[in-house]
Formats: sequence, C-alpha cells, structure tokens
Amino acid sequence: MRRAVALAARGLGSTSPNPVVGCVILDAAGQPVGEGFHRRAGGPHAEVHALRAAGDLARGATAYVTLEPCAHTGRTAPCARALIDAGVARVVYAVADPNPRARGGAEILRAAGVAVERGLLADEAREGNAAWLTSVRLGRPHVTWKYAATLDGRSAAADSTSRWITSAEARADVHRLRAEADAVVVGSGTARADDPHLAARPAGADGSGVDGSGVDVVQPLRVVVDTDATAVRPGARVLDDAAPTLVAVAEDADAGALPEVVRLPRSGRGLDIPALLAALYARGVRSVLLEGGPALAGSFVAAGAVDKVVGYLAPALLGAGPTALADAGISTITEALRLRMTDAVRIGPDLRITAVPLAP
Ligand code: AOF
Ligand code: ZN
Repeated sequence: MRRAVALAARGLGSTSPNPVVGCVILDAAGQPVGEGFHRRAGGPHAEVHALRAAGDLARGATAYVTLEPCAHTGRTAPCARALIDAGVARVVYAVADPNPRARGGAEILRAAGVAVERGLLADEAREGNAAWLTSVRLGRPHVTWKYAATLDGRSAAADSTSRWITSAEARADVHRLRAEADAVVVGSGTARADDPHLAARPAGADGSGVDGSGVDVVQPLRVVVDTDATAVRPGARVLDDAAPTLVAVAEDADAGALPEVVRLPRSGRGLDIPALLAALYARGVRSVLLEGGPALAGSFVAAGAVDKVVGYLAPALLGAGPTALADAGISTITEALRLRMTDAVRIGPDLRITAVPLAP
C-alpha cells in the first residue's frame, strides 16, 4: 500500500477533477505482478493499468488500491467489475470513495466472493488525496496559501522590493507546488509589483515538459484577482502562452483589452471569495495554490477558505515592510486562526513550515 500511495502521488496536478489513485497487485507468494496509477481524468483508472500489467498473474492475487474501486460506468468501465473478471481474490483499499456517482465498489466485490479489507494506511492515502477529498466534501477547490517571509514575518522591504527573500532551493520547491496545483492565484498588488509569470517550470532540464517520473507537467491555470482591471496590462508576463490565464474582475470593471475574464460580485475592497472559488470549481479546478499578496490572503482567511498553509521562512530580518498576511478580520487573540503544524523541514538555508487549520 505504501508503494500504491507513492504511485498515486505521481498523478498530482494532472488528474483533476478526478482523484489521484495508485494500485499494486501482489500474487499469492507476495510478489508484485503489476502496478499503476491514474494519470489524467478520462484515462484508465489505476486498477486498470495494474491489471493490464499483471495479465493472467492477477488470478488469485491481492490488489492494493489507495481508493475504493469504483462501481460506476463513467468515462471508463467499473473497476470492481474489472477486478472480479481478472480473478483477483482479495482487494485491500485505503480510503472509501465519497463520490456518490462512483462509490459502492466494495459491496460489488464482496457479493462476487472477493475478500475485501478497508483502512490500510488510510491517513497516508487521505493526505495524498487531500485536495480531491476536500473538494468533494466542500464543493469548492482545496486552497493552499503559500508565502515567503523573513524570520520577522515580512514579505517585502519598506521600499516594497521583495526579490529574493528566500533561496533558490525554496523557489524550486514552490515550482513543485505549482506543478501539483490546478490553479495558481495572485492578487492585483502582486501582479502590479512583481509582474509574475506563475507557470510551473518543468523539472526536465531539456524543457520537454516531462518530469523525472515520466508524467507530463500540466501547467496550472494562472489566475489574477484584478478587481478593478487595472493591474494586468498588455504585455504582462502572466499573459504569455506558457499556460492558460484567467483574470477575475468585478462585474462593473472596464476589462477592455484583457483576454479571458471572469466577472464576479464585489465584497469589501475585493471580490467575493466563495464566488471566485465556485467559478474555478466550475472549470474543473480542484486545488488552488494561493501565492498572495497579503491583502488577497487576508480575504481568503476571512472567508474561511484556506485549507493548508505553506510558509517559507528565510533567516533574515527586515524590521519594516508589509507582513505576509494583511487584515483577515481578526481583532483579538481569541479569534486567532489556530493551526496544527504537520511538517517543518529545512529547504536549503530556509525553513518550510506546513500547517492546517484546527477543526473549528
Ligand atoms: C479515477 N481514477 O484510478 C479511480 C477513480 O471520471 P470517471 O468516469 O473516470 O470516474 C471518476 C471517479 O471514479 C472518481 O471520482 C472516483 O470516485 C472513481 N475512482 N477515478 O479517476 C482512478 N480509481
Ligand atoms: Zn475505477
């Protein structure tokens, strides 16, 4: 199952609106005879890849799958049926499928006499599929807010220069986060100050767009929240053809020459965050990497729309300049958004802290 969870992760960033899923088949002697993972929505499910690899050796074997095999005929035939037809004797899955369209595979397998077990490495599998599981539960994309700051929490200096707070290693790590996300979102302040490109740099040195795992790097949708349509100018780097781009503007904004625009209701000084997330969800986005700036991040926190925080802390001090997070509607200590740290690692000279909000 550990191998299946690792395989599933290779689909991150390319399977939405579908989950990441991995599958490993072991014969009666415990020898691996086939494995596979889901690569893209509409393509074969993980179980089908693994069954194809195993061929006749699947007969009497055990299949380890990170998600309950599906029961439905969607873009592909039901995996529960495929496992039965291949003669698999036992199916061990980590996490039940919450998708009402697809769930029920476990019962079908049991009814056909296949031994079924659930829950092995469930936490690891759930963690690997967190974005998809959150999006099914909440009906909106999973949001990771990423920021870089000095040890005293500043994201830019007093003169607003901000390149480069963190190291090249930390920035490379951010490119991995981008490649795993369906959309990268920034606000108008960041668009104006940094003219960011926001594409994921492919890990393949030859620029082929293929990373070390042999999976195409699917570029995330680049989203700029430009309420008044004043920040994204013709010739902005975010408008090049490296990846698709969507500019979110207010319903009454004059979006003149902007290519692809989505119009949303205003809320406070910005746009309505739930409406923005609904618009992205409607386009198939299941995971969002929010890259700032502080005002937009504050609106997301205020809307209860941050599911994970990834902070890169550089061992440097500024003492003045904007903080990573601006007003989030929190005015007293008892209202602080409390988080649980899930990870803290050194990335080059910097520290990366990952945390998730405590359940309310
Ligand atoms: C996948 N890959 O490996 C497994 C999935 O869009 P469809 O018709 O291919 O069905 C997608 C649903 O199938 C998905 O939401 C999930 O509930 C189930 N299992 N899906 O894309 C896989 N095993
Ligand atoms: Zn399936």
